[in-house]
Amino acid sequence: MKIEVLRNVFEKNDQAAEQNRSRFDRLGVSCINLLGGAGSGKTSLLESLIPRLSSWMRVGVLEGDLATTSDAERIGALGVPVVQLLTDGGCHLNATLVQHGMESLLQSELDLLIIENVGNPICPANFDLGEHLRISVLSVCEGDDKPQKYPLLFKHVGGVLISKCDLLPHVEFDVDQAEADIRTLNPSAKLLRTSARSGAGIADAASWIRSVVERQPDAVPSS
Ligand SMILES: Nc1nc2c(ncn2[C@@H]2O[C@H](COP(=O)(O)OP(=O)(O)OP(=O)(O)O)[C@@H](O)[C@H]2O)c(=O)[nH]1
Ligand SMILES: [Mg+2]
Repeated sequence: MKIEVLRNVFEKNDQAAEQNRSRFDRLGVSCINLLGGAGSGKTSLLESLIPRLSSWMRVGVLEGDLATTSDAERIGALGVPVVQLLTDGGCHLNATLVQHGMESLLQSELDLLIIENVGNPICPANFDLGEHLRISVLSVCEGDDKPQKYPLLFKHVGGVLISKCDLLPHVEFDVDQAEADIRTLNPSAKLLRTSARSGAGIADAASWIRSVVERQPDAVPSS
């Protein structure tokens, strides 16, 4: 009985995700789903990346959290359109919530919609939101064993941003080992070492995201 309910949840989510993806394709909007543990540095990376990305393309953001609008306020301060999605305790975003949240953002004729998922290394990886690209964030504070312990966070993503690298002198985190473990799970993932604090790797990450967005096909003309 329980298994059946779970399957229905995934099926319903997958249908909504496909609708979202078709809508993005019709409008020529690329969509990124940004995943990572609580406090891994997702919003800080967006604060560093968005000013660069915004000079190339029109960016909007959906912020996913259990509570508060603080992340949306941080992104809004950058001058890009943002909507806060609150899950009221839910541990991940789902495609239906994204469908409602993106409605007003898509009025802004975006090129790129970035969804910051709820901070959680487990559940968000199970839910397709209709994105074209998934990016995971792993901070050096979390431990270099995390790729092995949370494989889903790394397996089906286009790239992994290793964050807070300015803290490497102060923590025990073997970046080479973490990267090798990610490579084992996902040989084609783009791996970038970054720090929102020092700015290291931010230009490379922004250029990579730009190149992925530019490879997306243009809007599909409506017949
Ligand atoms: N030293 C250092 N601290 C950072 C860096 N990036 C983020 N932080 C700090 O890490 C904490 C969490 O950063 P956020 O960007 O809010 O993390 P988040 O992943 O968006 O958090 P949630 O949305 O709550 O999951 C804050 O105290 C940041 O100042 C970094 O590159 N270096
Ligand atoms: Mg955040």
